Amino acid sequence: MSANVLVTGAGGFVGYHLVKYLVRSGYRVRAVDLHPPEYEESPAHEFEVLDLRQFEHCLIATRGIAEVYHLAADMGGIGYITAYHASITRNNALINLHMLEATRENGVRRFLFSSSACVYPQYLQKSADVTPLKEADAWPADPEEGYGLEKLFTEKACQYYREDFGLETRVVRFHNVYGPLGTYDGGKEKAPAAICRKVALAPDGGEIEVWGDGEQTRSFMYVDDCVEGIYRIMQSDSPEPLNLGTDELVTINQLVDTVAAIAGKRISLCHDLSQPQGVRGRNSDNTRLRRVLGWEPRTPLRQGLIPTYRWIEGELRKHGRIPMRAFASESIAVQQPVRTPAPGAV
Ligand code: GKE
Repeated sequence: MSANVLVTGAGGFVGYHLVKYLVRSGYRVRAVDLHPPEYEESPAHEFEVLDLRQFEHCLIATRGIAEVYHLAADMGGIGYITAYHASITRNNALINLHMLEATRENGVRRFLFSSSACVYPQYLQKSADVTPLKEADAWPADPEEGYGLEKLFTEKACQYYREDFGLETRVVRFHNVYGPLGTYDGGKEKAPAAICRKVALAPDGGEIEVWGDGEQTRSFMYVDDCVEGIYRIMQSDSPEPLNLGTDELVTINQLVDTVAAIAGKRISLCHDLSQPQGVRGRNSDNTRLRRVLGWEPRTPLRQGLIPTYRWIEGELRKHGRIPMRAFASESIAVQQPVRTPAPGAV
């Protein structure tokens, strides 16, 4: 029996977890990316290495598919997306427009697009004490350069394909997703993974580098909530963009303190103001999400950081980057976030 759902970007962090969620929910899953997942083999029924910047590859990827979860994107943390505006814009614009057209040509029923909180205007994110961002706040537009602007453009392209061709589309704006099996080194990592890496590599009483003064704020969403939210939004009747994040606002200094507590280490912070910081404050307003789904991400940051820190520390140990004696966090009892079965799972 051939696959009925497609996940693009399935070699990436959220893509890997989404494939696992859909397979467990009884779907036959085709997974596509430029490379297979880095840390664990994909549980997809079919994994195809394709370059979605090429239209022909998008036609191959979407053949015979009922639903597309389109997560493929050239992306990374603030250090990466502020350094490669041109290539990120070109790669993502090619991938997204080709995927929309191939989805239409192959008669796919429904298309979910992974957008981002980076679509929100910078003029609304100048204070650490930020007012949570509502979906309607995206306009008048002043998104994050490159990555954010392209995401906002593709959100509109989804709307036009729905209006002109009747393609059912769903748009999800991710708010900083973290968890095990995500990039934690190499330049594309986001803050939670970067901080976990730095704390794991530091001795007790050591010091870590933190970008900015650490008083900038964010909300972070655990990956299990993210994939459940993606699934619920795909099943929903809402074609309008939806925030997907938590509204648990923390400073980056508080993020460091939480990770240090999990590691059982005393850590001092060296703030580097020359490093990229992005917006001063960002939080998700989940009013529309709650109204549409009757659900919202619920894993508290500390609860998600425990398995995340453990996994990153384990990876660093596996690669011999942590001397055996510094491996302190084993004593912490790990409480896995509760996994709820997918609503309407086939
Ligand atoms: N990456 C990173 N690495 N960030 C650090 C570090 C570090 O070692 N130390 C402090 N930070 C600070 C950054 O300066 C920034 O102010 C904050 O953590 C969050 O950085 P981030 O997680 O890399 O990314 P942002 O939330 O600023 O932006 C990301 O938003 C996502 C959507 O919420 C984007 O890069 C995309 O990953 C995505 O759109």
